[in-house]
Amino acid sequence: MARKDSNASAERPVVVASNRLPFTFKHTAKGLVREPSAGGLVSALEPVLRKRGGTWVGWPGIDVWEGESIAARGEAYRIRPVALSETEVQRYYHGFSNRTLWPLMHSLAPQARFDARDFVHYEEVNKRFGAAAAEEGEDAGLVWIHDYQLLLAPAEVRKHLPDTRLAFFLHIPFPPYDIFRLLPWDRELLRGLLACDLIAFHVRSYAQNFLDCVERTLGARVDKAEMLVEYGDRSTRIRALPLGIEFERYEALARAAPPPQSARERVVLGIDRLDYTKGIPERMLAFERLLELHPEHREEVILLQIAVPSRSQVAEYRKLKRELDEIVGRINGRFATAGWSPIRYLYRTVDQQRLCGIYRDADVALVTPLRDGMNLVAKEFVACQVEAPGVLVLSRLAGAADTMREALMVNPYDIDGSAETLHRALTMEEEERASRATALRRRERRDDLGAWVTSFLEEAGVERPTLAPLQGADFSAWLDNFLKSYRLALFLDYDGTLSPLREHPSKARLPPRVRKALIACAERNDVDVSIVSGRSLADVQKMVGVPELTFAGNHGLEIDGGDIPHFSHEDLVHYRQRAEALASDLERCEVDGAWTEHKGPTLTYHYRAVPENRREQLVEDVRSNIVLHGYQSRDAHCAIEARPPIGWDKGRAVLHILRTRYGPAWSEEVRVIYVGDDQTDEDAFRFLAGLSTTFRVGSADTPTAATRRLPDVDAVRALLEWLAARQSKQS
Ligand code: GDG
Repeated sequence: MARKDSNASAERPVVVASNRLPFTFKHTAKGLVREPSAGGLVSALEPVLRKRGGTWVGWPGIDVWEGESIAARGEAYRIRPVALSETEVQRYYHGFSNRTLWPLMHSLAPQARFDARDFVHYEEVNKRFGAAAAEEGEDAGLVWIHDYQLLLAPAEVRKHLPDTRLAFFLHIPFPPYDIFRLLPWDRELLRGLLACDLIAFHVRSYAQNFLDCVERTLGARVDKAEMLVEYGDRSTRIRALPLGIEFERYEALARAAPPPQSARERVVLGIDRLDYTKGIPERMLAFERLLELHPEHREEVILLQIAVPSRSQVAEYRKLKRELDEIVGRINGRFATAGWSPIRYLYRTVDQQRLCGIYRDADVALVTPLRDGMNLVAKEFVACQVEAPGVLVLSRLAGAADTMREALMVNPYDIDGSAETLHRALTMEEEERASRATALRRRERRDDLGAWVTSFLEEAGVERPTLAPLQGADFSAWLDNFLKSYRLALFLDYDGTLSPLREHPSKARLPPRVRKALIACAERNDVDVSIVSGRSLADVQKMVGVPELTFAGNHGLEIDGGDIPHFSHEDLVHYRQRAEALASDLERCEVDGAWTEHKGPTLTYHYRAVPENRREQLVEDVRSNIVLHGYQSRDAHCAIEARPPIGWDKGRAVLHILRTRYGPAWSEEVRVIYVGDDQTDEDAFRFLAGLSTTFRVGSADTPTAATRRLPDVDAVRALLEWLAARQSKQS
């Protein structure tokens, strides 16, 4: 049984962030006044927010200015509006959220539009949401972010609140890898989400798709059985938590609704936002087919379709509206008689009380989405079956189909099949209808919205997940196929890769077990080990203390050891004097514990000891000094590297070693693995992309061109031990 974490205490405030605030707003003389909106999620989360305190962060849907107060009417929790400009509404909301993500996440790729300018605004707005949630969440036990409009917000919250419990719920499907990877920004979005401790989806297949995507796109380590992801130094729990409805409220509303006006026709009901994912045209075509195949239903049955206007700013939705008008006209024209029209089509909302009466009195609910995260209409229909039970016909492509097994399932693309199933629903005996409805109702009453909130909070409160330490099986899965019986050229950075980072480089000694593993690798006759470091050549040779290896010091400007000739970049001679001049200028910046490491042609300015609030100015001065002296400055871990601008880096050094040692056709001779932990290693990762397997060690927050990530030095040691011990056909 997983343990609870006191940090995520059930008593501490909660911050909820969703695209829209759960209110509608009006400007008045007293400031903004809000009216609660009727959504189910609000009623479920409000009691939690009232009890624990906290904030709801979201876009009010109208123009507000930052800081404008919202009349609070004595609420126990705060409202934090995030203002959006007109351009942001267009690009973040109508654009990236609704024209790119919405269709793609529903596996309707041809409808998706990709526009880099939309993504820029999506990123920007997500940062704003994340920063607002973080500001509100300083004392929070949980920051809970909702839905596809805010996939990047978790990373921003994490930047400000490294230790706060952070969870996400996706209300729509998560598509398979082959669909998700169509997105030019797939890596960014996955990384944004992986800042969470918990990511929950409606059903297991979405969770599995997500695991598949992070494994294949980011090279994250995934435990499919436990549903955990390890990405860099962070782990995330992935769960399927199917959303429920306020069952008893719907049931009560159905009981209280006025009796039906006339029982003349039997009703097949469709209720949706007017959205192309909902399969409304397909439903109408299935109904038309029913009338063709089973003419006995003519003049006896109608299809009542309520379509709530939605996203009419987006062209695809306007097109769908026109298409539906056309289909309704055609079918009604074809079958209508003096006293009967087959389709009654309402393009508007109806109030909830009335809606529940309509649910109750319908004979069949025909719920036919082409893809749907969950679909609450199916559940609400079931809750409202308080009298003669109606039949639920449900698309197998809705998340709801995972649990609502007693519904009659259809494939919405199969018009004939849907028509036959509809016929079966309309002719089903009462006994069978009652059995199915009873089972469905029992489950939905038990797994209602309150139960969902409770399980979400429980999962979010479980102690931070940890995966078992990396072991042979993981490395085998990643590398066996890659290495086969090839010779291995193994490149390793030193600081932060082989040795944990310390406050002073002289203290970053090589742990004995790492040295042992290095020696064991080097002793194999099918492995060549090279150490590639920013330290001076002599320094890194001394720190590693295994002389038979090849060493590249000063970011590869000097190379020595192994069976290749000593190398020193030919342009270095021009820089010795300049390095001295730069060094004496940097001395002036050696305040508050900062110091400069002299490494011959390169220098490193270390500011780890400098208090955080003094760093910014110092770092700026150092960078401009470096540039003034004609050097290049590069950021490293609490340090700035000054390097001669001679177009040489760790990537080129690795290539030099490979070509010198194995010849120009090296890629046919050897397999290359490179392991590094910092920005300067990215040059090697980029150089070697597609030609090697590369590992970035450490934080999940930095983007990387590496194939995979390893959490820490211990994982590097485990990799070395595995490489040393592995069975090779050649050895
Ligand atoms: C997303 C996911 C997931 C509809 N017409 C009227 C009306 N409604 C209400 C229904 C229901 C809601 O709208 C629709 O919910 P769905 O779940 O069917 O669909 P989406 O809006 O697409 O929601 C979906 C959901 O998020 C939750 O996670 O299930 O898969 O796409 O509650 O009752 N309500 C009123 N009048 C109407 O005319 N009052």
